[in-house]
Amino acid sequence: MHHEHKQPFPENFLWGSASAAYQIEGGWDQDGKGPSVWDVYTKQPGTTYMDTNGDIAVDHYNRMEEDVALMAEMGLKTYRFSIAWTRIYPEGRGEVNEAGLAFYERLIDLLLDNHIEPIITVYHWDLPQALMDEYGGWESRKIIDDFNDYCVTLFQRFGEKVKYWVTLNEQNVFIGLGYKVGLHPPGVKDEKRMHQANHIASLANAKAVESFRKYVPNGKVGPSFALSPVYPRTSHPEDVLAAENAEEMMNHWYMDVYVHGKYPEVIWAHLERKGTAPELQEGDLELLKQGAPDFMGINYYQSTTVERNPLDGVAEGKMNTTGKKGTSSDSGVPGLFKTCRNPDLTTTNWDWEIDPVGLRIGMRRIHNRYQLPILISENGLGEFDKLENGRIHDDYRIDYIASHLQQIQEALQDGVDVIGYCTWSFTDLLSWLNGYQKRYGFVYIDRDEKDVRNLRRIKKDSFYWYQDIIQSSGEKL
Ligand code: BGP
Repeated sequence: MHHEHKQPFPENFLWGSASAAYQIEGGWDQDGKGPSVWDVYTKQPGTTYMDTNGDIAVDHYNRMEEDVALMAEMGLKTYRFSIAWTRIYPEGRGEVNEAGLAFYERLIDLLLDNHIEPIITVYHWDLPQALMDEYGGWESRKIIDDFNDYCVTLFQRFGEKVKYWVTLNEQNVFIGLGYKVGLHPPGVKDEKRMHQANHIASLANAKAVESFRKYVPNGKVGPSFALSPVYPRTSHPEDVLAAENAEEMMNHWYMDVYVHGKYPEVIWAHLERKGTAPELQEGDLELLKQGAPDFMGINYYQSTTVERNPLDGVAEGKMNTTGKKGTSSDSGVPGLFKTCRNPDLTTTNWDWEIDPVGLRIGMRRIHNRYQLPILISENGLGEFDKLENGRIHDDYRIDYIASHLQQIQEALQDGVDVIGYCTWSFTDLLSWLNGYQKRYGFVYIDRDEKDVRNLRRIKKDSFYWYQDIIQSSGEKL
């Protein structure tokens, strides 16, 4: 189904770009900021690509005016950024650090002056280390109140100026990589603990949404979920069943809780049999139901293809964090599914499958199951870029973003309510595990893993292209 007359993008469509505090700011201990778990974790040798960390990152904390000027020049309609909890509460709670609030207030005011709608992410993974030390972060119910207090501080300070808010960025990723795969802090591999931490994060999310209704009654709030729609490798019924299992476990396990305050039954039963289901306390389900969002934020990079997996089958896989094609391997859940290469898709140098149609499929599934507006809160291509005579010809990035925007347009035609699209990312930045060489930005940053150089900002070809797309409201796609 391809439409001859393209549906125009809505007039108030939020054409945007996104970032996260730890990946751009630097200034890791400036103006009273406390250490986050990422400040500590990245200092342990071997945890990240070439032991990179965000101490300096791309120094956005000290170059914020220059970066916003570039956004204004591009004509961005929205900019999604995250607030570092440890700038606001250096110890996670207690005394508020006014200098931290002041920094984000300056950023917000500057964005508004330039007619750029700010979207705040309150949590993009940089948990205060103090709370990890004191009670194990997301593994303790104590975090529910601390997270809520932090959020209320932000709601009170910025609720009048900022309409769109994202609570947790990719709960499925920071919990999965933190407690099952063991590659993000706290580097644990324990499924029982993972499901418990995940449940507590969902409760914290719901409580923050409940407060949001009180403090920002005219605002809109939602999570940013890392969506990867699942396909079966073949039409063999066992593979189709595997795909259903994966879809329930990877996607609805989280989104059903956000929207309906309940866990999908098939996966719940599976976890009960394994003895890894989360422990529910009285009042939990009632609280979860208070967390219903206004929109579903979707971070989309790739689809997932799976096949059947026997009980003694594949579990742990390998991630490619070097950019050497073909160095990742499949993973799975024995008895439920295992991932496999999709022969119809090409991959990036980090083995991520490029699948614009998958975005349309995912959006339609969400639309059908949850009937919520969708904000694409991240989408983009991480690749090596080459600086040649002061220019970066990133036509591959333009192709990637254009093809995904075309699928959004198709989804609009299908009847999906899409309110905006944020690319990942505006400037190049630190990739959590992949260093600085995996670049995503419209704006090149002159630095690499070993040498911070001058951090000069250089507009890539994609900068001018996206500027044109925004100006034409997508007509030029
Ligand atoms: C998402 C995160 C972002 C960003 C992006 C790209 O999961 O929300 O913070 O890092 O993925 O991922 P990577 O840096 O691993 O290429």
